[in-house]
Amino acid sequence: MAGYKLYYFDARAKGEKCRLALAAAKIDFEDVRLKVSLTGEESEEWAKEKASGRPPLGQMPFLVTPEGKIPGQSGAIMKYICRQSGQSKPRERNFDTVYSSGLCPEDSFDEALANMIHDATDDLRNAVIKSFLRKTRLKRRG
Ligand SMILES: N[C@@H](CCC(=O)N[C@@H](CS)C(=O)NCC(=O)O)C(=O)O
Repeated sequence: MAGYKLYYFDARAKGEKCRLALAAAKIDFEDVRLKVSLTGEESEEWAKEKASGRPPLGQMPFLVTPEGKIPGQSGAIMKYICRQSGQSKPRERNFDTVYSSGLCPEDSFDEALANMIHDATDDLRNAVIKSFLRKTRLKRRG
């Protein structure tokens, strides 16, 4: 049976946390990196992949599981990876034991806290990107 395959652009953006989570969970995966187009247009390989209808909602990152299931949306993929890695018990929470016993907190409130931190970092990243794009637009205008 084929292993996991994570599809994303060759960039450290939305899909990077999924790569890191798979590595932290010690889940073997193929890191499929599609070329990033620097012109703003879709690269040929991404256009082809998108046209195949495989990427959920026409976006990356997406994960192909060994069973051939294809979850999309980086947050959903993160939660899936954490659950696949197993549960960590509250008393074991330190780096060594979390890595060996799973990334998903057993306690549902702890899981909500982990999801809260995930979503907050997404908000922060989106704000940074927005400000970066605004700065770039202003620079172009001169
Ligand atoms: N909410 C989605 C956003 C995904 C997203 O915006 N993906 C972008 C790359 S970062 C994409 O696939 N862009 C190519 C396109 O839409 O054609 C997530 O967190 O996964």
